[in-house]
Amino acid sequence: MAPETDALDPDEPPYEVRPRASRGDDVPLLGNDELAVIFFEIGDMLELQGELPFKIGAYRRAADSIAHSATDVAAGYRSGAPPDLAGVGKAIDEKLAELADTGRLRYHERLRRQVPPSLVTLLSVPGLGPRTAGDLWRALGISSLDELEAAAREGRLRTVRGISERTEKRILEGLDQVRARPAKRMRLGEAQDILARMSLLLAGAPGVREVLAAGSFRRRKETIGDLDVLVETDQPAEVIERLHASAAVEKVGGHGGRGGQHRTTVQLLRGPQLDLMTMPVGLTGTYLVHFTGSAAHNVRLRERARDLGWSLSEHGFVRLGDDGEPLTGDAAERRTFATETEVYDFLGLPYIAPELREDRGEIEAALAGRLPSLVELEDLQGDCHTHSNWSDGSKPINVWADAARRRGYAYQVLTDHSVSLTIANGLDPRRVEQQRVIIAELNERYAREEAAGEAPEGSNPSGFRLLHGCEMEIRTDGRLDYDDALLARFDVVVASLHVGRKQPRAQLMARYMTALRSPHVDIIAHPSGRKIGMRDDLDLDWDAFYRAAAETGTLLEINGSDERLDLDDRRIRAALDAGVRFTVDSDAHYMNEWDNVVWGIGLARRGWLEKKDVANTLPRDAFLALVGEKPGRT
Ligand code: DGT
Ligand code: CA
Ligand code: CA
Ligand code: ZN
Repeated sequence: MAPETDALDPDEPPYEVRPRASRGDDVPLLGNDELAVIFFEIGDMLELQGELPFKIGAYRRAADSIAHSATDVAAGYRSGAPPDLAGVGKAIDEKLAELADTGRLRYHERLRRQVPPSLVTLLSVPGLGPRTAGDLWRALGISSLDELEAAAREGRLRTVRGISERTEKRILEGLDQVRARPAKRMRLGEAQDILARMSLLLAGAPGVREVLAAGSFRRRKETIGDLDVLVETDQPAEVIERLHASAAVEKVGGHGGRGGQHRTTVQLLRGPQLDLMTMPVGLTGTYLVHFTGSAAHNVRLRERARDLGWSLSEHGFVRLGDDGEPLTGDAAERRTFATETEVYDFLGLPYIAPELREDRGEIEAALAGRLPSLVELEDLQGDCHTHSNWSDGSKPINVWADAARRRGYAYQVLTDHSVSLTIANGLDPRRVEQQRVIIAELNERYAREEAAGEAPEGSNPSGFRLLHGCEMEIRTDGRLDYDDALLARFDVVVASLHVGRKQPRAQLMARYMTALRSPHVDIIAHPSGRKIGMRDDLDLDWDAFYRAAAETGTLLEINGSDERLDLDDRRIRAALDAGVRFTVDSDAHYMNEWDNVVWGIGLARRGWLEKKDVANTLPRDAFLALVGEKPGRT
């Protein structure tokens, strides 16, 4: 717990009277992600100002709680029933109330005036922390990347106390990395939050029939550049006006600066660029195919159209003349469609799912009638990777299990961390045994309730059981974290590797091989170990890894956390070709992370997986039989 947050801001007047001028229903409610960004930013700005660590930490912890809250925080405050959030004391509670009431926070705005907003960009430089950045700003007035670079090149940074020549060199290297970095892309969850809010806004414009997300988000690409939104309406001007008037929009006209009667690009406040296209009523299929892309897939569709004597654009098919040019005027023959299925059908193709539209063989497969019948979210019968507060998860075991049951799962595998991962409060053998007792008691209750016909609404028809698993650490020396006798007592063993990630390939492979060959290890979690944009993949001999997984019958996880998405889509396909089977898991630590499986299923589909390729689509008995008897064990 924080040393009380009440006294965080002694220099700040107590909010006896909150500003109420603009309070009420006309003030847009901020989403949890937006609230979290504000509190993270406060933490950064306080750190740049050289504030005390406990105060900075309090804001960051609050931001983290808000970001992971399963309920809508601002709505709770506005309705007078604020959620109970870990790390939120009186000072932050009052700030949340102000944000819920007014959509603004005067404290945040004041900080922004004190700390130049551009200063925060310095924090993007690897090797330059907030403390140093703050020192540089106070001593040399540096508040932008350009100023930082100039001063570093002139050797002026080292004139600041505590900054050595070596630090200066490291900062210059960091600057090179920042400059070489491609523009920041969003995580799927961030894109979804923003899309949900913007869709709600746009759906309120007069004349709107439907609002649809297209582009890379619809294809479930692992990161999202900009948002693409289609609106079916007979009043396009109203839609565009409503967007432009929104408080969420920072600037009209994005990098491309496109505009017009039917499309617009806007820069969202503290957010990405959004491309909006309106479409006339009844033309959804035509537009959706075009704006879902990918660009490479669209090129292939246009070629196919041309072969059939048509030109294809966002406006539909137009018949080509003898000269190979689209016919114009009275002779023009145009074909548009209400559904995507009709568009593909016109091209002589079966419907191709958005996740496949990358020109990675889907057109050829479609022509040959060999498109996979893709796995779907509804196929999942259980989740094989979840954490309770016994290790680093947020809630007690029974809270997780009850929630899994209400989701309609037939099973949940509880996989708290193992003993050597002390940073995550890994379980020693004694605590493993205690967990087993609790799980058995829970399952007895479930069985009793099911027998009495008292299972909650929405429960799986086959009933629900909590399975005892663990996320067992593969130690740096290659040994497994629990001995065989203990491992044999789990229902499911998930193995993973969080430490010693920089070891040479041979050593990493040896560690994984030990796990793959263990008769007790059923699943390898997040095999590549990457965190998108933050942490690279492990250096593995991937083909050998897939082969060994297939031979030993070890399942490979598709981790649905949008920070991981691991295995990635190309690796899934390669592993599939090698004969591997998979699981799709949430790796949930917080209640709102159950839905990570949505991204996991999107990824599995991008890897061309069918239901039969994903082991946790099996009913409970079949799943238990599969993990109970490792087919290729050696
Ligand atoms: P992103 O935004 O980088 O994550 O990826 P996408 O696929 O969403 O790309 P984006 O936003 O540029 O375009 C969305 C889709 O719209 C794209 O997949 C194909 C289609 N599209 C629309 N206009 C154009 C265009 O002028 N050029 C290209 N290449 N594609 C376009
Ligand atoms: Ca896009
Ligand atoms: Ca776009
Ligand atoms: Zn985990």
